[in-house]
Amino acid sequence: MKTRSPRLVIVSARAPFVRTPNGIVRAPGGLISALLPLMRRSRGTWIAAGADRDACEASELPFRVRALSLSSETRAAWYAGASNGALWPLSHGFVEVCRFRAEQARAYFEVCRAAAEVAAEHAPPGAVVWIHDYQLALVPALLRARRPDLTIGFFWHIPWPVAENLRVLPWASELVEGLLGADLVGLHVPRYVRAFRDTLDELGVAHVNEEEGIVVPRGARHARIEAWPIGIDVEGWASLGRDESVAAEAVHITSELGGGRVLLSVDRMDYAKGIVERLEAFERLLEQSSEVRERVTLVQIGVPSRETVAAYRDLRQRIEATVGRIQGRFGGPRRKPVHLFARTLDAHELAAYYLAADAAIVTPKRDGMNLVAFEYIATRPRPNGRLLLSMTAGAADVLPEAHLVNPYDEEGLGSAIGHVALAPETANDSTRMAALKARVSRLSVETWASGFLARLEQVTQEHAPAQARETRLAASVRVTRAR
Ligand code: ADQ
Repeated sequence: MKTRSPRLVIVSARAPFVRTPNGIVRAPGGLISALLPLMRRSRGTWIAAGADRDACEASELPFRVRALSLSSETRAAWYAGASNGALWPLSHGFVEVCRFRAEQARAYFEVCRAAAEVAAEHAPPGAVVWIHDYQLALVPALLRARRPDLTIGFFWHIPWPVAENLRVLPWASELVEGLLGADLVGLHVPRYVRAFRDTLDELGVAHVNEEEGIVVPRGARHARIEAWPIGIDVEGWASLGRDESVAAEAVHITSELGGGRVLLSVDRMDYAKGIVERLEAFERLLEQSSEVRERVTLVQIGVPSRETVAAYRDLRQRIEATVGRIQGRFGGPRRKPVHLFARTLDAHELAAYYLAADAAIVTPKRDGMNLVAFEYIATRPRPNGRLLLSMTAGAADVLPEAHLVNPYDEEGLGSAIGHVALAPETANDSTRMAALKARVSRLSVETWASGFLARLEQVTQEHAPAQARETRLAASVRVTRAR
């Protein structure tokens, strides 16, 4: 699908480039890979609200990157506070972890206002502005108030909170009104669109349910809320999977791990990813099965994340303590049942682990989508291996052939891990994996980005007749009054 590439403005919390000890490099992740080519073509502007200004300004790019000037207090209250201490846990169903503080809400409003101002200043007339994620949910309405000429899209990358949970957010109405300033709001799967509809019902916001999603009338225009499942750079991962040096590294990893069965988990260290619960389920399996004790190794790759938030620092300690206990109980001089790497791996290394793993264990307690599940499938050249996937991850809705598991069911989780670790692979497994490969190929991140932007432009065209009607109506009112 072709999009009109000029005039694109992206607004996100993080920048496409980050500063590392080796200089300024591209930020990791599929979203950045998908958006960079679009931005290069459009020569537009990327507004990175919480980014390092130097990294942004030093990068030599065919488009502009702008950071906001935020004090360290405002940045912390917005990012670690309102975003990751309130909206993240709320959306993932961890209400008891939420902290709602007025000064953090004020910082959130302030950052959204600042981002809207910078976007209003840099967007050329009639430009398309695409805003990303829960850290910037108020930007659409704030921007529309300043620049009604713009086409505004928003993508919410995490689950939409169930209405009962959102109720406890003191600024729930402002959050929803902020989003409804967009012409199109994307969520990953229809389940989240249904949850959004419940929120509108709860807040008494009039809307129309259509097959494609929800339409919310807003005067002369309307906002649409639709499911747009994200994907990954399928060809990038597949070509790493075909690379001989990656394959050689995978063989090396398998033999270093003792030649038995390899289970792999890759996550940011986040309590929503269910890492401790997974380790505990594996520990119970080790208690119960001598075959698991002798033959199965779990590799947990867990990049530390958001360590300025207390819940995350505690989590890292709990993960390390659980791994240490398992090691103490079941490890030996030649056998280590769990390997934990608390660092970022480059794509080449990660791909080697995807090849080496007999099964990927993707068992978040809640996840907007989960791209690791897609990467495991795309990297493997042949339809072999198994994917154990939480039914509570958005990915479960688009990958129904995975082995689905309820991450809250302790026995169920243990026996599912035991099954994917030990049961001999059958023709049914390869049929399932072939079906998963076909699904992941259809869900590429390029298709997602260009499809969303094309739909955004289409949705905006729908307003044109309504806006013309409103303008005619307003003109006739003026004429009548003048008489
Ligand atoms: P995340 O919560 O960050 O994203 P996820 O979708 O799993 O979660 O993506 C993580 C990415 O980081 C993957 O590309 C993975 O390869 C990479 N990664 C993780 N650990 C790594 C490590 N140690 N070394 C190197 N790379 C590592 C949010 C939502 C998700 C949603 C995405 C996209 O929470 O649910 O799928 O946005 O919308």
